[in-house]
Amino acid sequence: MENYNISNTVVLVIGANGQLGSVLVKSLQEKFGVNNVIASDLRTREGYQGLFEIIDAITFERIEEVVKAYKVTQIYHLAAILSAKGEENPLQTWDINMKTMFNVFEVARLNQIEKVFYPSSIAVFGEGADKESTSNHAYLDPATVYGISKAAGENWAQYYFLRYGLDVRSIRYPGVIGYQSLPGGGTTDYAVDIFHKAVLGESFSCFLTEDTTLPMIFMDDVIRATIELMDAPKESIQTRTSYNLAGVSFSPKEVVEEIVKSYPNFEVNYEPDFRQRIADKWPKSIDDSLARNEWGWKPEFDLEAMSKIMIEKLKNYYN
Ligand code: AKB
Repeated sequence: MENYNISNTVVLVIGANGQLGSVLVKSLQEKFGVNNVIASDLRTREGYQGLFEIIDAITFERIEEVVKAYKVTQIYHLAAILSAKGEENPLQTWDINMKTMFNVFEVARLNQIEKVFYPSSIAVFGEGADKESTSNHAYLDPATVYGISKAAGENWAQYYFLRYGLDVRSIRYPGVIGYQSLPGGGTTDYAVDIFHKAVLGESFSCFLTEDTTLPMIFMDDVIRATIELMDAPKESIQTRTSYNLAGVSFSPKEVVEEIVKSYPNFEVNYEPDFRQRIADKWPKSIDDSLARNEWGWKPEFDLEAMSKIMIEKLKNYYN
């Protein structure tokens, strides 16, 4: 079907090759038309169909050049170094996460960009927050450099809105589970890898203990949430730091219980490493009532539904 972009929206996605970006770009192409979405990352992506520009978001001028060339009206800034990878080199992680964020906010401010999407994460929470049904307004004392950069970033998002009127919108993503792409460098990555191993008939070594419950979300839900937030009327967006978003919470043991329904001989051993310390500081479940009340968020996928789709799609992929 022909796509008609009646709103004249032109979207730039920074970090488009990542776990979320690669899937989000497709949805944005369907919504706005292939010629109104510019995917960008440090390297091109083989087989990618659509407009693509190499952008290292560390360089302000390069972002601005692309924004001007395509008359971009919205930017999704998805590039960041995540929780586990970020701990390898904390100062470099801080520099990259903050510099790229400032570049995007400044390019947006100086070029009359209509809307910016800036993802945050459950990593903003630490010891000071309740572990269950963590409130949007919980105390933020993140224990990873990634979490610190996101907590700071949320406040900068609000600052740009209050000071310059820049329409920055943000979600605190839980761990994202999808069959379309692989995550990289996160503490929740095990929950994607485990499905691949099961479908390939291999055993799985889990870097978290079997009872480590974390907030997660299925890819379809998170893509819909992101687009719904960006589509919401400006007046509805009363929260200018970031919105808690809940999908489904589960532990490795619970996901294994789902997998063995299809693969009864699936073997998992638990070898917690440094990522356990990160996970132990994070919430187990999230209260997302602000997102529900302010822009109508509602998740659709539970653990069972998500697991069924993951297994079915990965089976097709590998066979
Ligand atoms: C990570 O594990 O670092 C990310 C996140 C929860 O933001 N998936």
